[in-house]
Amino acid sequence: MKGFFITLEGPEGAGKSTNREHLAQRLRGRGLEVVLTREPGGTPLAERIREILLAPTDEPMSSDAELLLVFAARAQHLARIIRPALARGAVVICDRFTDATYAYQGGGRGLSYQRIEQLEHFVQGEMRPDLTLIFDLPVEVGLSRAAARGRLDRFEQEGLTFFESVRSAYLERAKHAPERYRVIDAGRSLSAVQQDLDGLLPELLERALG
Ligand code: T5A
Repeated sequence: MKGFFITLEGPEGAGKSTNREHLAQRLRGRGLEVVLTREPGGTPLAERIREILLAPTDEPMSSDAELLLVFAARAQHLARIIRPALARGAVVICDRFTDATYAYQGGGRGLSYQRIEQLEHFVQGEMRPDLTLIFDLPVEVGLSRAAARGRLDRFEQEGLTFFESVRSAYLERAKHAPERYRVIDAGRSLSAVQQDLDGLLPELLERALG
């Protein structure tokens, strides 16, 4: 039995972490095994790489180093958590995955999509998420939500232009593969967003169980 792989994406402060719990609860309520995880991170070793990626540093990190660290963490995460969970038939909900690399390292940093594709193929082979939910919202709204939580990480210290590019890259990807992506308007109240998620459940269950 093959599991079902859902990824949650979007710019900063879009509500991914808040809503992944909601989604997991709904799916568990239907008797499914749900593995909740995140990137960068998801295993002790990959979480150490996350710390390196997020910590503000005096030495600027080169965009290539950033890209390779993201994929190093992903390789570990896939080997230890995601692939085994899918192999035993679980639903995996991952807070960010390779679409974030296209959006942040591609859109934001300006690295070529072709290079990202090469690494994607190297690390994942043919493996791609079954469904990707993009929590979309105006950049300023997301950043102010993130800022309200306190100290900003290395990515959150970027300027508006960077995050506008990140947002556009996500929406562009969704436009080109509408069968895999669902874009959710995350600028509304939490209850409105969760109503949308609940509306997706029948399709999601059908696909996860099918
Ligand atoms: N990264 C990651 C890359 O550059 N390349 C990659 O390949 C990958 C995988 C860390 C960083 O790594 C980068 C991108 C990121 O900058 P992350 O931990 O997912 O990734 O970082 P963030 O996006 O910064 O996570 P956030 O926690 O900021 O955003 P979330 O999870 O989308 O938002 P959440 O749920 O924590 O909500 C933020 C706040 O808003 C409130 C919540 O209560 C919370 O306080 N909120 C709402 N308020 C009002 N209305 C709503 N609808 C709300 N929804 C949530």
